[in-house]
Amino acid sequence: MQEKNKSLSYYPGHIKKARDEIKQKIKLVDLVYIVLDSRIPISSLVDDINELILDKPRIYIFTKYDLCDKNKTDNIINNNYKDGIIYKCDLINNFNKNKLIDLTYKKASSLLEKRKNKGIINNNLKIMVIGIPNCGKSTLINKIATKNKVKAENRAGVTRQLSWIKVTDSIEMIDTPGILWPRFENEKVFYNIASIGSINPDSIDKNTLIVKLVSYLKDNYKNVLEERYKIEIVDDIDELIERIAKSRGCIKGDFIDYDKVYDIILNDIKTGRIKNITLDD
Ligand SMILES: Nc1nc2c(ncn2[C@@H]2O[C@H](COP(=O)(O)OP(=O)(O)O)[C@@H](O)[C@H]2O)c(=O)[nH]1
Ligand SMILES: [Mg+2]
Repeated sequence: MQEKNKSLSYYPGHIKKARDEIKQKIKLVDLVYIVLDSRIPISSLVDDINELILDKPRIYIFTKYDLCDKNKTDNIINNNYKDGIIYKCDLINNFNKNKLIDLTYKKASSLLEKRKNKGIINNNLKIMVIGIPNCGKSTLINKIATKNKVKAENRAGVTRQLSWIKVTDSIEMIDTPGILWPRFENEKVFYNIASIGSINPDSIDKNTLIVKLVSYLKDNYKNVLEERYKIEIVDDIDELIERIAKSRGCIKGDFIDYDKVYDIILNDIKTGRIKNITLDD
């Protein structure tokens, strides 16, 4: 029981620091890119986003669209992001930078108009990029950048400093470290974020995480599991995990190396070797 409670909060000091810095810097920002992972289009929305970014104009950018179940994610987006400008993308193989820049200037048009009326004639935009860890913020900035690049890595906590980066002649961006929130009211949200690798799995109850994840995949994406692990799917979760372990050589003598098989499953999701899945409903 204690283990379970512990597993539902993950709020290291650097995340609190990042949130405080975002609150400080937001006043200087013209527009916010809210970056979401297409595999968890609801769970990856920062819980208190309105408090953080106030009434700044925003664009919702759904990354990793190549890895999601497109029908499901499209439905979820259509039902939940009706009012905002949305942009879905595969940042690695198929990113249309100009389309996003056009959308950005469209969203900023009233702001630029106001500026012009005050006699300030420039199209410069300051954009803050916000999202949970590992959702593609740094990659996004680098894909837009013609000038400076930022560091991107498939590991939580790589971006640590909040400073302005001039990415094109007229656009400056702030790359923020991934943020989470102090308490997760919804268990499903917590485990979804952990499933895609945005919470360090070593700091939570991995067994519970894997049981929930594999159960969900079995019920919703049986064929994906079948194909990836070349196993026959059974209803019993312990048995199913055991089959995955066997097919992946995670057996030590007579015992299953659970740590190893858990890491393999999480890594397969993180790296997109397991794809066409959406974990939100
Ligand atoms: N398949 C796929 N991978 C992506 C996409 N966007 C980012 N990634 C990968 O996700 C990982 C985390 O990206 P990063 O930009 O460092 O995330 P950040 O923590 O939000 O800055 C990297 O390995 C990227 O290559 C995408 O659209 N599709
Ligand atoms: Mg980053």
